[in-house]
Amino acid sequence: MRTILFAFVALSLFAFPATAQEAKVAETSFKVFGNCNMCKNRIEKAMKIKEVEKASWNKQTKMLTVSYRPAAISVDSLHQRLAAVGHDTPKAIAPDSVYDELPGCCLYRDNDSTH
Ligand SMILES: [Cu+2]
Repeated sequence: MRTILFAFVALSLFAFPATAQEAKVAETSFKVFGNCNMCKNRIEKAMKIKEVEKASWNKQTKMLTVSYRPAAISVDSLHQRLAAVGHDTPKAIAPDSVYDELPGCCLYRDNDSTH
């Protein structure tokens, strides 16, 4: 019994730094193009993954603030995920096929004459 207890204590001491590393959260903000509350839901839903602690998109400023675990996911991957659901970012452009499927109120590229 003593041995088991010792082993447990030794193991938790060993494992603790790794756990602390994984729990480390960083915050980043970047622009995500969108229009309305549907966009807000879509953007924030795309960030509902275990690597992200919290995400909040501001409809007025178009800025997304994300608390994420840098050990688990890169900022580029966050951008890719947003583009995949139809939202352009400064680092990732949504495929036209996905963008074209968005509801009319969400078509934020309207003022762009190339579209
Ligand atoms: Cu929208």
